[in-house]
Amino acid sequence: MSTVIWFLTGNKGKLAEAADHLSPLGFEVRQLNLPDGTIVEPQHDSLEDVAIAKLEQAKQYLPEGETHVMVEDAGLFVAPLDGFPGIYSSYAFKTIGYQGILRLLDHLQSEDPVQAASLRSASFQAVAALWDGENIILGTGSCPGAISTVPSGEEGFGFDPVFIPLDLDDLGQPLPPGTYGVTSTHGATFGTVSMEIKQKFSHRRRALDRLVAELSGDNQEL
Ligand code: ITT
Repeated sequence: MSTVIWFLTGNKGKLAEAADHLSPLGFEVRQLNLPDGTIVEPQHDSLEDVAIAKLEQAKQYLPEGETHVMVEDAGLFVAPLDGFPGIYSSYAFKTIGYQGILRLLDHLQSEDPVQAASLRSASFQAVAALWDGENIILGTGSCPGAISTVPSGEEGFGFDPVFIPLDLDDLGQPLPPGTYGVTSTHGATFGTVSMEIKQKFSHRRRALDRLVAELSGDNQEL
Protein backbone atom coordinates (compact mmCIF):
# COMPACT_ATOMS: atom_id res chain seq x y z
CA MET A 1 0.00 0.00 0.00
CA SER A 2 1.34 3.43 -0.87
CA THR A 3 1.89 6.22 1.66
CA VAL A 4 -0.21 9.31 1.01
CA ILE A 5 1.75 12.59 1.03
CA TRP A 6 -0.28 15.81 1.12
CA PHE A 7 1.75 18.38 -0.83
CA LEU A 8 0.98 21.98 0.08
CA THR A 9 1.40 23.85 -3.19
CA GLY A 10 -0.60 26.01 -5.53
CA ASN A 11 1.81 25.24 -8.38
CA LYS A 12 0.49 22.51 -10.71
CA GLY A 13 3.91 22.08 -12.37
CA LYS A 14 5.60 21.32 -9.04
CA LEU A 15 2.75 18.98 -8.12
CA ALA A 16 3.02 17.07 -11.42
CA GLU A 17 6.78 16.63 -11.10
CA ALA A 18 6.60 15.46 -7.48
CA ALA A 19 3.78 13.00 -8.25
CA ASP A 20 5.60 11.69 -11.33
CA HIS A 21 8.77 11.02 -9.36
CA LEU A 22 7.31 9.79 -6.08
CA SER A 23 4.54 7.48 -7.27
CA PRO A 24 6.88 4.71 -8.57
CA LEU A 25 8.66 4.96 -5.18
CA GLY A 26 5.46 4.03 -3.34
CA PHE A 27 4.01 7.44 -2.46
CA GLU A 28 0.69 8.83 -3.53
CA VAL A 29 1.00 12.60 -3.83
CA ARG A 30 -2.18 14.60 -3.25
CA GLN A 31 -2.45 18.36 -3.47
CA LEU A 32 -3.19 20.26 -0.27
CA ASN A 33 -4.61 23.35 -1.89
CA LEU A 34 -5.66 25.96 0.65
CA PRO A 35 -7.48 29.22 -0.09
CA ASP A 36 -5.15 32.18 -0.78
CA GLY A 37 -3.99 33.85 2.42
CA THR A 38 -4.42 30.75 4.62
CA ILE A 39 -0.66 30.24 4.86
CA VAL A 40 1.40 33.30 5.79
CA GLU A 41 4.40 33.49 3.44
CA PRO A 42 7.26 33.55 5.97
CA GLN A 43 10.08 36.13 5.66
CA HIS A 44 13.36 34.24 6.04
CA ASP A 45 16.62 34.41 4.17
CA SER A 46 16.99 30.77 3.19
CA LEU A 47 14.77 28.34 1.29
CA GLU A 48 15.18 25.88 4.13
CA ASP A 49 13.84 28.25 6.79
CA VAL A 50 10.93 29.26 4.53
CA ALA A 51 10.07 25.59 3.87
CA ILE A 52 10.15 24.69 7.58
CA ALA A 53 8.01 27.70 8.56
CA LYS A 54 5.44 26.79 5.87
CA LEU A 55 5.45 23.15 6.93
CA GLU A 56 4.72 24.12 10.55
CA GLN A 57 1.60 25.94 9.35
CA ALA A 58 0.62 23.20 6.86
CA LYS A 59 0.53 20.55 9.60
CA GLN A 60 -2.61 22.16 11.01
CA TYR A 61 -4.48 21.61 7.74
CA LEU A 62 -3.78 17.89 7.32
CA PRO A 63 -7.04 16.07 6.60
CA GLU A 64 -8.37 14.01 9.51
CA GLY A 65 -6.47 10.75 10.03
CA GLU A 66 -3.61 11.69 7.65
CA THR A 67 0.03 11.82 8.74
CA HIS A 68 2.33 13.01 5.93
CA VAL A 69 2.43 16.60 4.70
CA MET A 70 5.10 18.17 2.51
CA VAL A 71 6.15 21.58 1.25
CA GLU A 72 8.85 22.20 -1.31
CA ASP A 73 10.37 25.60 -1.84
CA ALA A 74 12.44 26.36 -4.90
CA GLY A 75 14.24 29.33 -6.37
CA LEU A 76 16.37 30.45 -9.29
CA PHE A 77 19.74 31.85 -8.19
CA VAL A 78 21.45 33.86 -10.93
CA ALA A 79 25.19 34.29 -10.27
CA PRO A 80 25.77 37.66 -12.04
CA LEU A 81 22.75 39.05 -10.14
CA ASP A 82 24.30 37.99 -6.80
CA GLY A 83 21.79 35.17 -6.47
CA PHE A 84 18.66 37.21 -7.32
CA PRO A 85 15.80 36.29 -7.51
CA GLY A 86 16.66 33.40 -5.10
CA ILE A 87 14.18 33.32 -2.22
CA TYR A 88 12.18 36.04 -4.00
CA SER A 89 11.68 33.89 -7.12
CA SER A 90 7.94 33.53 -6.70
CA TYR A 91 7.46 37.29 -6.35
CA ALA A 92 9.92 38.00 -9.18
CA PHE A 93 8.14 35.56 -11.47
CA LYS A 94 4.76 37.20 -10.81
CA THR A 95 6.12 40.73 -11.30
CA ILE A 96 9.01 40.90 -13.80
CA GLY A 97 8.66 37.33 -15.14
CA TYR A 98 11.45 35.52 -16.93
CA GLN A 99 11.48 38.39 -19.43
CA GLY A 100 12.65 40.64 -16.57
CA ILE A 101 15.53 38.29 -15.78
CA LEU A 102 16.54 38.30 -19.47
CA ARG A 103 16.50 42.11 -19.46
CA LEU A 104 18.71 42.24 -16.35
CA LEU A 105 21.25 40.03 -18.14
CA ASP A 106 21.03 41.77 -21.50
CA HIS A 107 24.56 43.21 -21.22
CA LEU A 108 26.05 39.73 -20.65
CA GLN A 109 26.23 38.17 -24.11
CA SER A 110 28.86 36.19 -25.99
CA GLU A 111 28.97 34.48 -29.37
CA ASP A 112 30.93 31.70 -27.70
CA PRO A 113 28.42 29.33 -25.99
CA VAL A 114 30.91 28.26 -23.31
CA GLN A 115 31.68 31.86 -22.38
CA ALA A 116 27.98 32.73 -22.50
CA ALA A 117 27.23 29.86 -20.11
CA SER A 118 29.82 31.14 -17.61
CA LEU A 119 28.72 34.78 -17.92
CA ARG A 120 25.06 33.85 -17.39
CA SER A 121 25.55 31.09 -14.86
CA ALA A 122 22.59 30.22 -12.61
CA SER A 123 21.16 27.37 -10.61
CA PHE A 124 17.80 26.13 -9.45
CA GLN A 125 17.73 25.15 -5.77
CA ALA A 126 15.00 23.22 -3.99
CA VAL A 127 14.28 22.25 -0.40
CA ALA A 128 11.63 19.63 0.28
CA ALA A 129 10.35 19.41 3.86
CA LEU A 130 8.10 16.60 5.06
CA TRP A 131 6.26 16.02 8.34
CA ASP A 132 5.77 12.27 8.74
CA GLY A 133 3.56 12.53 11.80
CA GLU A 134 6.54 12.57 14.17
CA ASN A 135 9.51 14.37 12.65
CA ILE A 136 10.46 16.96 10.05
CA ILE A 137 12.58 15.46 7.29
CA LEU A 138 14.46 17.63 4.79
CA GLY A 139 15.91 17.02 1.34
CA THR A 140 17.82 19.56 -0.74
CA GLY A 141 18.74 19.56 -4.41
CA SER A 142 20.31 21.83 -6.96
CA CYS A 143 20.54 22.02 -10.72
CA PRO A 144 23.38 24.14 -12.14
CA GLY A 145 23.12 25.74 -15.56
CA ALA A 146 22.76 29.07 -17.29
CA ILE A 147 20.17 31.58 -18.43
CA SER A 148 19.50 31.54 -22.17
CA THR A 149 19.46 34.75 -24.23
CA VAL A 150 15.96 34.13 -25.58
CA PRO A 151 13.06 32.09 -24.17
CA SER A 152 12.20 28.79 -25.85
CA GLY A 153 9.68 25.99 -25.49
CA GLU A 154 6.35 25.56 -23.80
CA GLU A 155 7.08 22.56 -21.60
CA GLY A 156 7.43 22.83 -17.84
CA PHE A 157 6.56 26.01 -15.99
CA GLY A 158 8.00 29.10 -14.31
CA PHE A 159 11.53 29.94 -15.44
CA ASP A 160 11.92 26.73 -17.50
CA PRO A 161 11.87 28.53 -20.90
CA VAL A 162 15.06 30.44 -20.00
CA PHE A 163 17.03 27.82 -18.08
CA ILE A 164 19.66 25.59 -19.74
CA PRO A 165 20.99 22.84 -17.44
CA LEU A 166 24.63 21.75 -17.48
CA ASP A 167 25.23 18.32 -19.05
CA LEU A 168 25.53 15.34 -16.71
CA ASP A 169 28.17 12.60 -16.57
CA ASP A 170 27.32 8.89 -16.44
CA LEU A 171 26.76 9.13 -12.68
CA GLY A 172 24.27 11.96 -13.17
CA GLN A 173 26.66 14.60 -11.85
CA PRO A 174 26.87 18.04 -13.56
CA LEU A 175 29.89 18.74 -15.76
CA PRO A 176 31.69 22.08 -16.27
CA PRO A 177 30.22 24.47 -18.91
CA GLY A 178 31.14 23.39 -22.42
CA THR A 179 31.71 19.74 -21.47
CA TYR A 180 29.52 17.28 -23.32
CA GLY A 181 27.91 14.64 -21.09
CA VAL A 182 25.88 11.47 -21.68
CA THR A 183 22.79 13.31 -20.45
CA SER A 184 22.35 16.57 -22.29
CA THR A 185 19.68 18.95 -23.57
CA HIS A 186 22.24 20.01 -26.22
CA GLY A 187 22.12 23.59 -25.05
CA ALA A 188 18.32 23.78 -25.07
CA THR A 189 16.19 25.09 -22.21
CA PHE A 190 13.97 23.07 -19.85
CA GLY A 191 11.09 24.65 -21.75
CA THR A 192 11.88 22.43 -24.74
CA VAL A 193 12.22 19.05 -23.01
CA SER A 194 9.73 16.53 -21.63
CA MET A 195 9.19 16.09 -17.91
CA GLU A 196 10.99 12.77 -18.17
CA ILE A 197 14.16 14.51 -19.40
CA LYS A 198 13.86 17.41 -16.94
CA GLN A 199 13.67 14.92 -14.04
CA LYS A 200 17.17 13.65 -14.88
CA PHE A 201 18.59 17.11 -14.10
CA SER A 202 16.02 18.48 -11.72
CA HIS A 203 16.75 20.19 -8.39
CA ARG A 204 13.28 19.04 -7.29
CA ARG A 205 13.90 15.39 -8.20
CA ARG A 206 17.23 15.49 -6.30
CA ALA A 207 15.61 17.08 -3.24
CA LEU A 208 12.85 14.44 -3.28
CA ASP A 209 15.37 11.61 -3.66
CA ARG A 210 17.28 12.87 -0.62
CA LEU A 211 14.05 13.20 1.32
CA VAL A 212 13.04 9.63 0.51
CA ALA A 213 16.53 8.38 1.41
CA GLU A 214 16.25 10.17 4.79
CA LEU A 215 12.77 8.73 5.31
CA SER A 216 13.99 5.21 4.72
CA GLY A 217 17.15 5.79 6.77
CA ASP A 218 19.36 5.37 3.73
CA ASN A 219 21.64 8.42 3.54
CA GLN A 220 23.70 7.50 0.51
CA GLU A 221 24.84 10.32 -1.81
CA LEU A 222 22.32 10.84 -4.64
P1 ITT B 1 4.05 27.08 -3.95
O1 ITT B 1 4.82 27.98 -2.99
O2 ITT B 1 2.57 27.22 -3.87
O3 ITT B 1 4.50 25.65 -3.88
P2 ITT B 1 5.39 28.64 -6.05
O4 ITT B 1 5.09 28.73 -7.53
O5 ITT B 1 5.37 29.91 -5.27
O6 ITT B 1 4.38 27.55 -5.46
P3 ITT B 1 8.21 28.26 -5.35
O7 ITT B 1 8.17 29.33 -4.33
O8 ITT B 1 8.84 26.96 -4.97
O9 ITT B 1 6.74 27.89 -5.88
O10 ITT B 1 8.92 28.74 -6.66
C1 ITT B 1 9.42 30.04 -6.83
C2 ITT B 1 9.34 30.42 -8.29
O11 ITT B 1 10.28 29.66 -9.02
C3 ITT B 1 7.97 30.18 -8.92
O12 ITT B 1 7.66 31.26 -9.78
C4 ITT B 1 8.16 28.91 -9.70
O13 ITT B 1 7.33 28.89 -10.86
C5 ITT B 1 9.64 28.97 -10.07
N1 ITT B 1 10.17 27.60 -10.13
C6 ITT B 1 10.26 26.72 -9.10
N2 ITT B 1 10.70 25.53 -9.55
C7 ITT B 1 10.88 25.67 -10.88
C8 ITT B 1 11.26 24.80 -11.90
O14 ITT B 1 11.52 23.53 -11.67
N3 ITT B 1 11.31 25.26 -13.15
C9 ITT B 1 11.00 26.56 -13.42
N4 ITT B 1 10.61 27.45 -12.52
C10 ITT B 1 10.54 27.01 -11.25
